[in-house]
Amino acid sequence: DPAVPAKKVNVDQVGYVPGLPKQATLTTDATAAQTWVLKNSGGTTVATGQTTPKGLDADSGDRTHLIDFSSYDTVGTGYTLTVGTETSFPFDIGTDQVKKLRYDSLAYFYHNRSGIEIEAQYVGDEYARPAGHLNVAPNKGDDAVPCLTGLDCGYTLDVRGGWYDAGDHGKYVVNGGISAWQVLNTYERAKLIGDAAALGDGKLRIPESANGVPDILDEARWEVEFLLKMQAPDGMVHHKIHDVNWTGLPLLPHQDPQARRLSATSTAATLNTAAVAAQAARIWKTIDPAFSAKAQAAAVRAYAAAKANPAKIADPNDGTGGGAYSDPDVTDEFYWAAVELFTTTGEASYRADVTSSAHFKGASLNNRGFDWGATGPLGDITLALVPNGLPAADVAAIKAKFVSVADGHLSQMAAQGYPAPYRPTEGYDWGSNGLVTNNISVLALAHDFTGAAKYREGVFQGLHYLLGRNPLSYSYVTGYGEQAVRNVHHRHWANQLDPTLPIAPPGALSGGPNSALQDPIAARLLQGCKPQKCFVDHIEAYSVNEVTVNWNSAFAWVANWAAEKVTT
Ligand code: 9MR
Repeated sequence: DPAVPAKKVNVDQVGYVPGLPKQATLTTDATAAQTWVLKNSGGTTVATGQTTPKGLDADSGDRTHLIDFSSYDTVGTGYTLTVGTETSFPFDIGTDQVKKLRYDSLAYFYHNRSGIEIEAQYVGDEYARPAGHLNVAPNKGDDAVPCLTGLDCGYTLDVRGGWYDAGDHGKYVVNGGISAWQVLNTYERAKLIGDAAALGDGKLRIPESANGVPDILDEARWEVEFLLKMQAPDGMVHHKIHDVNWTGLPLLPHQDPQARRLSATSTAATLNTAAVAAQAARIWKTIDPAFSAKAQAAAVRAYAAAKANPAKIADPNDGTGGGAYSDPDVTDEFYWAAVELFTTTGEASYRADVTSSAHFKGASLNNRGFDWGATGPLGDITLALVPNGLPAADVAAIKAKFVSVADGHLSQMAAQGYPAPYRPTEGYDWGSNGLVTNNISVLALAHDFTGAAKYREGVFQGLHYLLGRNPLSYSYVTGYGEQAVRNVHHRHWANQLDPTLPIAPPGALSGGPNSALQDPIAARLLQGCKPQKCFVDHIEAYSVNEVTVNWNSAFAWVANWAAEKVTT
């Protein structure tokens, strides 16, 4: 149940970067400016100033004041901000934490690998576990999985491997696709315009480390190989594979006794696989030519199959034992897949599909952002970053769209009590932190495209929201911050239910506030909540406090961008 009352002075509990703006939020009914005091870890006052009253904030329902201590720039730990009798959680001024966060956010994926033992030498004793779903009792295994009863596809597939989706043991192609793509794009962007050395071999703690290939690519390949295995004999790709019935918590993957089934193939899953396999084909072209060729052939075949079956929508009611992940509109997935195939092959037919799409030139990048069901902007990111044969004016138009949407985020954030780049039409969605994070990446790309400081500042402002400058005083990233979430919905990291099990390892992003209160705990505890307050750190509150590969891939992208930009 809701453990702790929120603070009245909310800060990024992890830290502020020297040279960048440093802002915090006071909530109070006072209408006049208040005096704030910044103290160092010894309790000595090092700066003071006046708050700026901002009035009633719609997203939180709080009356807020802005605290701006940007001019104080001395690196240190254990700072606090005090207004009257109210004191913030402690925080750093410095860059050590963000430099660590880039790798911890990527470590999430090894922890959640399926089909391989998770070894203590990489994760420590408390997170080590046997391989899941290799057909070792009580598991039924992912080695020869039939289709759902009634589908009669006439074959079984070996779909061992990949990453578990989230707190559950399903493996779903549409959010696996965006996840693998974002991890790969983190590397591809760094290689083209950033710092790829920080993402070289030996940077992560995984079994493939020191094989001569960047670890981030080895990690992503674990998922790409799984996506390829989900391809059916006709070139279409199965939407998902998961248990026939939902399991309870806690339950380690190797203890899951349920039978596993493939759901039907879908156009969306097929296009996700086409997009990621085409992206992989160009990234591994010289690193592993055979894998590159295999991925490219799979992408070409998948895209052709999707064109032949353009409206095979996943059943929105197929939610027994796993999430439905249904998406009625696949025009964005068609665009994204065509972009990746065009960028990799240069072929005219893919180019025609790109330039004739309604999504072309950033048309579907909007204030809500992008996610597993809205993938058009992924294609735009590729076109803006990776050299291709399009006219320079088209590429410039895509970049301009990112910049104009980023400008909208900045002006919205300037008006908010707890700035977060995200403007849904009503309420906050399931996985709002994932949407916030993807919008932070839009700000980051606007900085990449223009060099303007305000977008970089916006990136760190957005991170401040995720790391504690929010009305519930939570850092939504496990292990980071004085009051980080502890009880994320996960069948292994289930310490709240079984004290012999661990809490989540550092670097996992909780899904965050969801106005729709779609689980019994949220529905019981959060009635009437304002959007940014529709959250509780409870393990059974899966509609607000789950973790997923697709939110952590967004977060890893942003954490790596932020770490690249801190130079001290
Ligand atoms: O992230 C998904 C979110 O966009 C949907 O609104 C929600 C309900 O369909 O499902 C979320 O995905 C969950 C999936 O269905 C099952 N595994 C956990 C996922 C995250 O909560």
